[in-house]
Amino acid sequence: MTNSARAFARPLFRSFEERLGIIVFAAMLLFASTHALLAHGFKVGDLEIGHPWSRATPAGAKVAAGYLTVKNTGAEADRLVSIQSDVSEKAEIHEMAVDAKGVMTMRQVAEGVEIPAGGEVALKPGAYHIMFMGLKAPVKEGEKFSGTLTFEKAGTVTVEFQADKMGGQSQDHSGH
Ligand SMILES: [Cu+2]
Repeated sequence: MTNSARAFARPLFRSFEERLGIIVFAAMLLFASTHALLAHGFKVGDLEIGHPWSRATPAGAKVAAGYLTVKNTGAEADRLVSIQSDVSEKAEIHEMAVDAKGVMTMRQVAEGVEIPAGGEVALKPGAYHIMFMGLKAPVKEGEKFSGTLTFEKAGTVTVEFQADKMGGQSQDHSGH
């Protein structure tokens, strides 16, 4: 390589690195915006419903779980009383708890879940959750399905549950 060629090659290499840097930065921005999309939310009255999500189910499964957060920005407590979705025959509110013998149990919460004034309640794995029972079809990863939540005071709101992979913990738990 001649001196003049080398002198030409060096700045070219630097600009290639710069370009690579821009590509990496662009990829990060893309990831950040995808992440923002995943952290989806819904509103009804004083309630903010954050990131409803579910998990893909194995073929033939009859149940799927649903998770979300509910933030109450109002001055009065409200209550999540029921859920309805086209993906299943019915949906119940459940609670996972450890009984006196240290065994994990699941019970239906017939009275619903109270959302305290100014508070936030998370329906999440190992705690309160929605149980879609009598699934009409398996839930597939990446799919969305709608569900209608009914609150005692705020009324009803239809939200979209995003299906994570089987056994997934979801992309975002923070809720908004
Ligand atoms: Cu359950």
